[in-house]
Amino acid sequence: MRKLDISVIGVPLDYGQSRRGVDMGPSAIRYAGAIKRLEAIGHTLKDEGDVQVSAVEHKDREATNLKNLEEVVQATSELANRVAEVVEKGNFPLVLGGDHSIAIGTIAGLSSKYKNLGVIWYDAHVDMNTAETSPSGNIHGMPLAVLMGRGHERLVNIYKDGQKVKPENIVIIGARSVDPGERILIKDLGMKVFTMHEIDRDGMTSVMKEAIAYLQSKNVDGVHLSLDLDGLDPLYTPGVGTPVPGGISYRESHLAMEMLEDSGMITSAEFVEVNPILDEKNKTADVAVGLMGSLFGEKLL
Ligand code: Z70
Ligand code: MN
Ligand code: MN
Ligand code: MN
Repeated sequence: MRKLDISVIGVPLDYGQSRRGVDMGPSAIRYAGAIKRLEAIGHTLKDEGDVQVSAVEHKDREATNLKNLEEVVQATSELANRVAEVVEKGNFPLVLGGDHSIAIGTIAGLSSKYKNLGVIWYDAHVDMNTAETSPSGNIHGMPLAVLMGRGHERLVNIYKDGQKVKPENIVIIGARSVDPGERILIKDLGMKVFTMHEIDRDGMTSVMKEAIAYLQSKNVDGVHLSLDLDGLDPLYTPGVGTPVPGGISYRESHLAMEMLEDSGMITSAEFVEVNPILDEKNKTADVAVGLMGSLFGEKLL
């Protein structure tokens, strides 16, 4: 098993979507014991604290279909710098959200080290809207499009200009809520998506084997896991803003994390969309920390 120097960065950002409270996600995940859990496996942990997020919404905003653009740009820009510092010193970034718009900053920062990054997007949604296609105006529904170079220039050009991940280096797992504009983009770009249909039909073992082999075939120089807790069924992770029934189970999710650990390919990770206000006794943060255990090599025997 790899012994890693893991740097934890919290991003208390809830401006990427419309339900307040996901800004408390980093606290909830720390409270659920993330640091001690990973230290017990044998890793070295450094809590780098939280990225600054504006507590007050800007008032004079341009009228676009991008809610709180200013706040999201500010927080993801700082996050990108922090992640870049972490990878430049050789540490493993573990980012705690916050809503999923933070992936714009995490992956922008990773681009300082990784030139052919792979991404596993574990989510009920595909987060591939732009201001033109978004039904909600919520930026947490847009990070994958932005990272592929599509969307508002202020988001696309965070940390450095343009595309941060190639569409063919992305694998989406768990999708079951896709908007019309997103469907078109997936088809146009020929993206690798394992929806709930493939997970149910072929089983998680087969899906993860295929996902891992697919990314290996792309000769990636690192793989980032972006795990939205709403990828799981809301039975297991009720504390999320946009629960979608028919999701990935607790057992399938642990298996997926264990298979990723066995592959040795994961070089950074983020756990997002934990909303303690909507949760039941911190259940969702507890699941997040359990999944981290499996991802970082916790063994039953
Ligand atoms: C929808 C939108 C979304 C996360 C919900 C939902 C997007 N497609 N992303 N929860 N994490 O508003 O764009
Ligand atoms: Mn808030
Ligand atoms: Mn998401
Ligand atoms: Mn989601």
